[in-house]
Amino acid sequence: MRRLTPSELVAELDRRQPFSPEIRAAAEAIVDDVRRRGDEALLEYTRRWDAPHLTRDELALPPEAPAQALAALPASLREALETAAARIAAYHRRFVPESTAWTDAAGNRLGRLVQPLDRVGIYVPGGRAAYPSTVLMTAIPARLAGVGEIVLATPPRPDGSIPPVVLAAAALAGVHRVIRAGGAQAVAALAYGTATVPAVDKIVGPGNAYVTAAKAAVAHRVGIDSLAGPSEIVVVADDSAHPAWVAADLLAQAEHDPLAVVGCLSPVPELLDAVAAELDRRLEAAPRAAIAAAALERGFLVATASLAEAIDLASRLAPEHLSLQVRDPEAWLRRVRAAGAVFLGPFAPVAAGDYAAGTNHVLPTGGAARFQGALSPEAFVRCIPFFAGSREGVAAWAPAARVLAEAEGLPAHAASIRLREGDEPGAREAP
Ligand code: HSO
Ligand code: ZN
Repeated sequence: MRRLTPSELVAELDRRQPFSPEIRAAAEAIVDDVRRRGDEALLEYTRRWDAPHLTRDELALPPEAPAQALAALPASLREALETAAARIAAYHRRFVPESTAWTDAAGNRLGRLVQPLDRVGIYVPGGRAAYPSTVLMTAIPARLAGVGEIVLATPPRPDGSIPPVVLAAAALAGVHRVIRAGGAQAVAALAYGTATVPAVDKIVGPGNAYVTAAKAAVAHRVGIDSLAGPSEIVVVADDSAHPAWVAADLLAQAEHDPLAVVGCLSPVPELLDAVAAELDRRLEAAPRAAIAAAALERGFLVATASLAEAIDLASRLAPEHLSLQVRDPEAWLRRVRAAGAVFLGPFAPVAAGDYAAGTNHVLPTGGAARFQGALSPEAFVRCIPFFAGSREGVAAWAPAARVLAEAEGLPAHAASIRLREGDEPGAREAP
């Protein structure tokens, strides 16, 4: 861990990019190829990087496979998935947007129609890790929002299989089909459609830099969630924090990725020293020590003048995860201006939110929490405003609208309004 000043830290994190120009160019070339050649290109890339013997018929998983995987899952794992799924559903159910309509004082009807997206793609990373939790975090909010079809894409293992626990989570969460493809090629297939993969309205879920660059490349055609970069945690701690617990939470995020962003801000220098010592001690025993060590080497410990300054600095960084290991954390919560998700107090490790607290773990990274929130059912609906003006209600809006239309030099606008005001001959003859 490095000791940085607040301004050094801000300067460093502000320079981050989710992907390099080289990765952008490579991802765009793949997207273009899949857009033009469809399944043929999708299969070529999948064979080259994931499963060398996969056939075209195997790109789509047999529809019964997720339910079979769920039935065959060890009971303890199944129960864990069910507990997590139930808690995630209970949390997200509160945020399903509903249509609303009302009548204004003049008698006009106004409102907003909420319609779920017809089809969404969820991207679940593969490679070294299998993330059934990400299946739950993406598919459950989509299902609660009422999405018509949920298509999951994930890279197959070299033998062509998908980890059974990922399939089991898909069955529990209500996924409708599973595509054995990952990377930029899977994103392209979901965005443009191929013979095997249906085109979707939106693609969500985290991936590596190629996946993220591909999402950026198709964002003019489909909705995307945020452009996810490496995972991040900032812990703000005071003298009530347990150094070993803070270190454990930093290490948990560090094991995700050598590029993970991990750090602790505190007005208590002794606490920072104790956290550094705990990290050294724990890293030796860490099972994914090589990954974590790389992240921790670039990690930061920052001494601040006060707790308020630490929280303001954390807000300035807008980290994916903000952990407040301080006295009376809920009182400090109100001061937080930006973060992907906030974890309060010693009994709220970020890993709780990764799996089973109920909150979502698909969160904005790279400072995107300044303008974007966690994945939630709101991400899976269209909100369509409507206006049903009444004859009596015209006076409430028309004079203002007409004057503005004239000021903007748009006489046809003004004329269409004047007709409803009854200033034109024949205005009130219409039904
Ligand atoms: N901390 C990760 C999510 C995750 N952790 C999945 C474990 N599995 C990014 O929020
Ligand atoms: Zn995690």
